[in-house]
Amino acid sequence: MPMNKQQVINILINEVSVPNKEFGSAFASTNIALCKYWGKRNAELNLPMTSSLSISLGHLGACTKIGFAAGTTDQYILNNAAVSENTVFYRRLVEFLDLFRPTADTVFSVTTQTNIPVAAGLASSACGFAALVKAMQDLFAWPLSLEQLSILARLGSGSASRSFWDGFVQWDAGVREDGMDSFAYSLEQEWSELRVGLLHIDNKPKGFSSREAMQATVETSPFYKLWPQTVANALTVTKQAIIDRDFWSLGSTAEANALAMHALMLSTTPAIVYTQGATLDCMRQVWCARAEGLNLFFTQDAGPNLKLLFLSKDEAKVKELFAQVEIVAPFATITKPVECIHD
Ligand code: 2P0
Repeated sequence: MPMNKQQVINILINEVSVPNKEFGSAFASTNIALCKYWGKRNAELNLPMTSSLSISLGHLGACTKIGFAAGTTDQYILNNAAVSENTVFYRRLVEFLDLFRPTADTVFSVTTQTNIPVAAGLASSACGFAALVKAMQDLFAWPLSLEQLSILARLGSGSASRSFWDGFVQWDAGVREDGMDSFAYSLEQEWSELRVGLLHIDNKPKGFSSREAMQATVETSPFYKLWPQTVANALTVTKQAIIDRDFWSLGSTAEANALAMHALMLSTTPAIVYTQGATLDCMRQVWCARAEGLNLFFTQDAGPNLKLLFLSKDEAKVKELFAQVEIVAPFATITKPVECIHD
């Protein structure tokens, strides 16, 4: 019998959670995959078809505070506005909270501040579920390791499993049916010159979720069978590139992996197209700049925005090319965002 989320949680947390304070709070960085997670071997437990590798974005992410509320329904305040109970966002949160209520009539109050656009392919569910799990850990003082917290966050959203560490992080697909071997961990490598540039092309919420999109890809793309080996090869090359500080290898592999993921989506029925005209224009600018000698690459997630990859020595040239770019130094010492007032 396949396991459900509650059974997995019961393995990790085998006593009723008792709050050890009034509320818990935490910050989690968002992360951008260089080798992408696209497709699940188990949709209930968010177990991926392949392992994936990401870079965390330092001060960009979510701050979450969780406590208890009076009344009968959970309160969810996102970026200073109450989230309506009729939204998918609210339902996803409540379904997740259902797994952790100490008693059936426990009502939670959750407040989240993000400094990244929500639901626009900037990995907001990644930092959202990771910050929530970290805040619950603060509230309940579970005796769990970061790897075990990564498993809990995965049950909320796959990419959230990678948001517990700074820098380069790998999430292993694992082979077990209960997913106890499918968690993330730090690659413990620093590359202080590495930069990620966020190109905000369109931050409106996307038309369809990555959850639906990846499922449709697995079910209908005739090329999906090539994906596991494609990612496995990209992972091997990327990890070696990180060890060797070979930026060309890291950037070209990340760009090719993102384009391969979007090619899979184009071959899905009906086709899934996150790329917009402006996205393509920016890609062409990157390719032109590269042809002229600039070491600049991009990656793209389930949205129209691009994330540029380059080294610190080229910051000025990248700014000249893309005036609107928001540059992140993933290995800089993290300064908590000012919005994270309760952490
Ligand atoms: C990633 N993405 O590796 C890939 C690349 C988007 C493109 O993980 O269904 O929100 O909650 O497990 O994690 C976005 O998908 O999906 C994602 P669920 P998730 O970052």
